[in-house]
Amino acid sequence: MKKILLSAFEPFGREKINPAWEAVRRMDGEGIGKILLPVEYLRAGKMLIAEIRRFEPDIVIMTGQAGGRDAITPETRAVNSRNAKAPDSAGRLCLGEEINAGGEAELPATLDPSALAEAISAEGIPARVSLSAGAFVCNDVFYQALSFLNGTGVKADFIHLPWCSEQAPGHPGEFSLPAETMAIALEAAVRAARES
Ligand code: PCA
Repeated sequence: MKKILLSAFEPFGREKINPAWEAVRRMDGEGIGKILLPVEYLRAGKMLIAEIRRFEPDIVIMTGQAGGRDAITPETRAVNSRNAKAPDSAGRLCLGEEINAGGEAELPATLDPSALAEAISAEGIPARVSLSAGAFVCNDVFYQALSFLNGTGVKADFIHLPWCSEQAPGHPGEFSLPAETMAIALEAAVRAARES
C-alpha cells in the first residue's frame, strides 16, 4: 500500500477554521500520514519537508483553503514567487520575492491534477484543475515540496478547497461545501493517486 502524506494549514486571517484541516483530520486508514502546518512562509515548507523525511511517503498531497472558489481544485504548478497583499501569520509581508533565488520559475505537479479532479468529479463533487496556486503560503509550501522531491520519484500535488459550510455565514453568496464532502473528495483523490 503506497504511503500518502497529507498536509493542511491552520486557520488564518479572520477565519476560525481552515477547510483543509477540517477535511484532512477526517481522513483515516492504513498508510495515511497527516501534518498541520502554520501559515508562515518558509517555516511551513521546512516542517513539511522534515515530515516527508520522517514518514517517507510515496505520495504527498498538500491542501489549503481558497475561499471564493466554486470547486475543489487540484493545482497544475507552483511558481517561484512570494507575492500576497496579506502578511502571513507571523506578520511577514512579501510583495514579490523569489522562494529560491535563481531557481526554476515554475515547477509542475508530479501527480496528474486531471486524474485527481476526475476522481473527485466522479463522486458528484464539483472539481476542476486550477492553473494557479497563488503566491502566498500554499504556493510557497508547494514549491518547496516539489523542489525537495525532484528526482526522488515521490509524487506530489496541491489541492485547494473552497469555504466549508461552517465558514459560509461569513461569506454570503459564496460557494461552500460541508467538510464531510471535502473529506470524501480527498479520499477519492487518495485512491486516484495510489492508482497512478
Ligand atoms: N490557504 C492559503 C495559505 C493557507 C491556506 O490554507 C493560500 O492559498 O496560500
